[in-house]
Amino acid sequence: MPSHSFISGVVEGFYGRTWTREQRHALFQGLSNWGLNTYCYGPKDDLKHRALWRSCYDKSETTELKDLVDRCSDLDLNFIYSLGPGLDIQYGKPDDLDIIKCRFGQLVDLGVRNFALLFDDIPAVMHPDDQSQFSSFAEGQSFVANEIYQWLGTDNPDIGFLFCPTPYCGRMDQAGLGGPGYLEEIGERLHPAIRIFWTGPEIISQTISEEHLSELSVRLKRPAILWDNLHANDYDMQRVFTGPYCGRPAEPGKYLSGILINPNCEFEANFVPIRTLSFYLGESELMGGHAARWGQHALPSPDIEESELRAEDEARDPRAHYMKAVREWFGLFLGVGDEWTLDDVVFLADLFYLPFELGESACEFLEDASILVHQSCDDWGDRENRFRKRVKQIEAISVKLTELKNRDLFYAFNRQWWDLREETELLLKYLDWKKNPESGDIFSSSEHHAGTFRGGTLNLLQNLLKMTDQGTFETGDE
Ligand code: GDL
Repeated sequence: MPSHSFISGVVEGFYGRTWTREQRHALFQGLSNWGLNTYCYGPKDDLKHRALWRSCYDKSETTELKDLVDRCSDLDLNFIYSLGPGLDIQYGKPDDLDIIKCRFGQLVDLGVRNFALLFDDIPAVMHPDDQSQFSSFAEGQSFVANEIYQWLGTDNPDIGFLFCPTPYCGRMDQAGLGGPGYLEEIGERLHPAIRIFWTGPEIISQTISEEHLSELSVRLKRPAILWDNLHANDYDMQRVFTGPYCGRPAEPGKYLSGILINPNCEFEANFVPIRTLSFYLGESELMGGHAARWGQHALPSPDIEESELRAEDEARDPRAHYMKAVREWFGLFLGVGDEWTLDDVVFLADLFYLPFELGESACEFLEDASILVHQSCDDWGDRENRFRKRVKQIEAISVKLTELKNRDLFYAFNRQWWDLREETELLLKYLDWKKNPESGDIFSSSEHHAGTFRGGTLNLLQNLLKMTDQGTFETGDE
């Protein structure tokens, strides 16, 4: 990986079940088809990535990794192998450095040339022995990273090396995580060719401005590489994010040396996030003529006007990128029963979309629901019909999901969809009750019972402190 190249693609860096071999192969094919160039291996719950980082890989594990490394190499993708030793490493202990070398050595033997050391989400205190050897976290971590990079071969242009700092976003930096002057110190101490990860002002950053990145690059003495958690859902598994890649500067190459997105744990939910990343990076033109495929699935060509596509391309706006990606994704919704419509897939993806934003049809649906619930039946107008139609569509999609041939695509949404269906059916019952004044004073539903509906510890806890739109909390009795 040449040190000056812009790297783009995916980091498998979330907490949760690791992707399978088949999913990773499909990912690599997608990255390659779409002009993205990098996959970074770093699943937090792979025991040997973090908790058991000191144990070597056994034969079956090296065989699995070799398969991934070879596949990336066949497709001309950078494979980055990352290790997270920060939970209990002693930065100054030669044995610990040897263990990292031993692990990376195993990967070198498999053909890996790009490595990363990740020090995110680790205890805030160094081992007492380290405290007497290093004046700061930054010094200890830079020492380890430089040593390992040197051992791999600083003068070897093939070797790429990346580093994830302990404060890896603006909020952590402001809170002083890692100690005073941490970022400046690693900027100073880390070998200049080592790339540094950053997630933006927040762990999940709604927007990342050019100004933010430009200031950061001065402090780090290099452009950062974005570890983008916009579509990560490991922190709230009731959600999945299927919206467009957006909220990033128009010229990513100016203050960044790359962008890797760390997306949904459910691999199949990541088509639109990754595809729109490729559109955002402007790679689409470079990819003219490539089939829009995700792994093995060939796509039927959706019925769209060429001129419409061109207009969307030119618009360079996330919604246009989204619509274009969803049309491609639509081709993967193949079931054994009723056919999916494009509107089904747009509606599904709109309902999940992004952490800070819903898609157009979801906004409309939610607004309708809110007006129907809160306003008098006389003011409902067309909204009731529109809402009822959407609820019918949700029911129909429930069935179509269960009939999908790609079972993982079904499982990616099934849980959340089930809840959505329960809630929207309840709303329909409520509307019926509201319209019929003779149906009693208190609304209840024969199919929604205390205990089985919205039950469980988590729900009960969530009800104790209600969150406002501004992010503050209220107790019910205030
Ligand atoms: C994090 C973790 C990441 C996790 C993400 C979203 C980084 C560098 N580390 O803080 O593993 O998936 O948040 O929850 O982002």
